[in-house]
Amino acid sequence: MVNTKHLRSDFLWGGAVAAHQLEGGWQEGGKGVSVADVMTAGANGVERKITDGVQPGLYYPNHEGIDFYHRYPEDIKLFAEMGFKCFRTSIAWTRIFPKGDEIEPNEAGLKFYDDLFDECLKYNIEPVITLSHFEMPYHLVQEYGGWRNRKLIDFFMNFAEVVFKRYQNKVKYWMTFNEINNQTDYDNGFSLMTNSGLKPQNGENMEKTMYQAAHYELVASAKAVKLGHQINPNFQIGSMIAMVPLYPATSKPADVMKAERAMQARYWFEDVQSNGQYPLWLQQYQANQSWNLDITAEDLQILQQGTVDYIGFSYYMSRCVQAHEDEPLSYSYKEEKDGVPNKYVKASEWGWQIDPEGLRYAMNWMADRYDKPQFIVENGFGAIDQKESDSSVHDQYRIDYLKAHIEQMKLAVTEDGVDLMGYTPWGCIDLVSAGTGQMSKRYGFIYVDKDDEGHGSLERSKKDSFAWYQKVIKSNGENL
Ligand code: BGP
Repeated sequence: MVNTKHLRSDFLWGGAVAAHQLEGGWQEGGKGVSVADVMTAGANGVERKITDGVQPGLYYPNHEGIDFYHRYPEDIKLFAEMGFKCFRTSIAWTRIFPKGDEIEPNEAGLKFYDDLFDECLKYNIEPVITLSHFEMPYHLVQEYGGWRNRKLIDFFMNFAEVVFKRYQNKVKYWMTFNEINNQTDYDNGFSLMTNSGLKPQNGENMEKTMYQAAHYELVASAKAVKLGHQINPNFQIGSMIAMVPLYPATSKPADVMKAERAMQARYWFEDVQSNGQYPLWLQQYQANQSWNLDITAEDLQILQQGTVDYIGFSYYMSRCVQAHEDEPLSYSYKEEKDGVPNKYVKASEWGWQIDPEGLRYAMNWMADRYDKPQFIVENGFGAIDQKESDSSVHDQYRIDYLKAHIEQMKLAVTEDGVDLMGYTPWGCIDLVSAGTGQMSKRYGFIYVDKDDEGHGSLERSKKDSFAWYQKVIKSNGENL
């Protein structure tokens, strides 16, 4: 039964972050080195680099983050002041299993999240927890080759079981892998490392490796869903995908087919997580390659048994694709990569096309395809903010972006009947950007005094968007 007049009365308004982008304390409480700890900051057009272990003399922004590890009581208090009903973060796998392959968990790490969740619950803020958000133990990359190795399923399950049991009375909402579908871009070393701990090896067919690694992750995800429900039947365990709708540049049939293929190549992950099976085109494609992937009958059964309770997704932008003459259609992410600008929408300084209607379109597309509730667990506007001498930040551009997206999200609910659980804008407090490793690409309602070289007092201050979002939450989205 749909109630299409308003957002749910228990709508989960909040904000989202990920452990490695804000906690810092990278060697405290017995924490091990994660893949995020070996990533430098990019600067002046130079991309951030993944180094071979932590190397002296280089700057690794995630090592300190914004020192949330020590300052979280102050930050959670500010979230409570904004009226957050929930707070999405992740558990750093390396705090619980520093290397990833231990049998016994690290008690100091478990205690940290006990305290963090208690602090949230003190204000009636529900923790929404991602198990793996771009931060797997680096040891698993070096020793086992990351997710190309089936053993990772057991290591992940050990981690999932420990945290599900430990926090079963504190956390109800979970997600397995953050933006699991980003690795479909198997030419991109950053996505491969953050999603699956994959370093391309000489002569390796990375497309094949991606499909293998993704399969193991999907099996691990399904197993975790199943186990979580056994531990606490009230758990709500979701998938998490990067939702970037792909439009044909024109109505030319070849462009339309290309956009369809690009959507298939990006969203088959959700087909598996929501529908419990590989889509036909992908079964056919993999068979045609004669790759002999390690996909067992038992795996396929697990995928069916561990479908998710809801679809968590990020939404920042849409993209446009255009077919090239005489170039056959491929079955890969390459269809999306050679995208063309959409002349009907503007883009951010980082070229991310701003398309609020695309959010409504995407929500409808998913509602038609998957019979699941949805949860917008990331959305936001990365921008360079100007802090004034009185510590104020006038970020009207951020308010405009969020307002336009909330309007479209509401239409998807009130006009189109999409079942939406909540909305947690990304980087509710400024943090280290995942893509650039810089602080200057900011998303927060709360400004953090720190620059791209790591200098600053780490002092927190409210931006204009803070009071605006407080008002939005208070009115359950009626007063924008
Ligand atoms: C998503 C990630 C986040 C986050 C966000 C913004 O892909 O899930 O971790 O960082 O994008 O990206 P960026 O930090 O590169 O601006």
